[in-house]
Amino acid sequence: MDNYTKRISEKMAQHEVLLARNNEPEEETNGLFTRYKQPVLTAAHTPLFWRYDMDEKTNPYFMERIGMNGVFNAGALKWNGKYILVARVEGADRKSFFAVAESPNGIDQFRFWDYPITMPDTEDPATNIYDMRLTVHEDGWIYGIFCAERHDPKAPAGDLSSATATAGIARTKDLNQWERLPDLQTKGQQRNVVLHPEFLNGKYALYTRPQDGFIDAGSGGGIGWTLVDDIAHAVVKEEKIIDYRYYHTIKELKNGEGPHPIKTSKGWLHLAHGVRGCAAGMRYVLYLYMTSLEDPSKLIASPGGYCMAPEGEERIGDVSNVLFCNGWIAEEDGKVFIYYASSDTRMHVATSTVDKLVDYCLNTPADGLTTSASVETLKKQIEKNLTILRNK
Ligand code: M1P
Repeated sequence: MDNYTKRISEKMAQHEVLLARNNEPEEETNGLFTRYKQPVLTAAHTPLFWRYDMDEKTNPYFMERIGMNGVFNAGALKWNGKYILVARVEGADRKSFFAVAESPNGIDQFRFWDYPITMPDTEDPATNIYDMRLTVHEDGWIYGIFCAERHDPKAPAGDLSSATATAGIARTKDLNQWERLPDLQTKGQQRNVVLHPEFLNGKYALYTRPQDGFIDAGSGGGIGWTLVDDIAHAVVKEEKIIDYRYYHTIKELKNGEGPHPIKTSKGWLHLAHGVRGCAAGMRYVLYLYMTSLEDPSKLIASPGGYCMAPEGEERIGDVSNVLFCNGWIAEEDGKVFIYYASSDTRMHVATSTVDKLVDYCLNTPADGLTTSASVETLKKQIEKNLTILRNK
């Protein structure tokens, strides 16, 4: 074996150690979910043959030619017995693209498929696409809805930062060949748009996130809901807010639907992100809520505060202090795999059960919106517990 081939083999052997690494649950748990110790996908998990030109003639120094910056914000799906993540992979050139990774068990050994997804463009090609929500719809297609970002055509000359966010829509039967449908038509901008898995009165239902600007949700009041006649020409005609933002809460600045909700016997179980501003910038945390089975747009449970916030190394990354989740998998036995990203850099997994998540939603006190209300809520629990403890 020549030296160059030896170098490739050594590098591949090191990479294999990372891909084959076992993941262990963390011991500390809050009773609601269990985090796992290792990230499930990082930039380092991307195939070496994506990054290195392995031809000695054109890459004599064996250096990375196409760098990968991060792997995060993945949609998730159990498919053909495999745990599938459709990850947002961000290259060193700041362009995001989608790539499928699969694992036999949902907690480790995620491996990317050889090629990233070739997502067809619309007539107005986007500059960047990211954050796919996957929905196996009852119409028989697997849908991917994602953010399609373009430079704002109305930006003043010299302003190269203003952008627009639109919901891109595509569908597939095999996660390989994708049919691109026209982007969602709306008055303002949209990100975090998610397709509900069932028809509502014969219509497609979308969770939306109306926003005035590319970053600012502005007058968009929170997570919205709209019914669409034809997903192949999706137009938002009427939109109602189903989960509002409030002053001095974890979702004061903005919020956004995570993956599509899980159907449970007690209602639709939703996972979302909430954003608040602080001196360090924006802080993204995850929260849960529930809506009615009969009317998925009707809020029935809104536990106060976050269920998951950045911890340890999760706090640091390209965009620090961010947890974001757009993928989870509910097994038939009730186990739930929550795939969340930290700080726009890497993917993690935590596990829970439908029963625990629903119990959390139905029995966690709501946010009373003031210090006084929070203290009263806390006092009630203290009083109850002290009575129990004194009688032991
Ligand atoms: O950087 C944090 C997140 O910011 C955006 O989310 P939202 O529109 O809710 O603010 C998205 O760019 C998301 O990809 C990113 O993780």
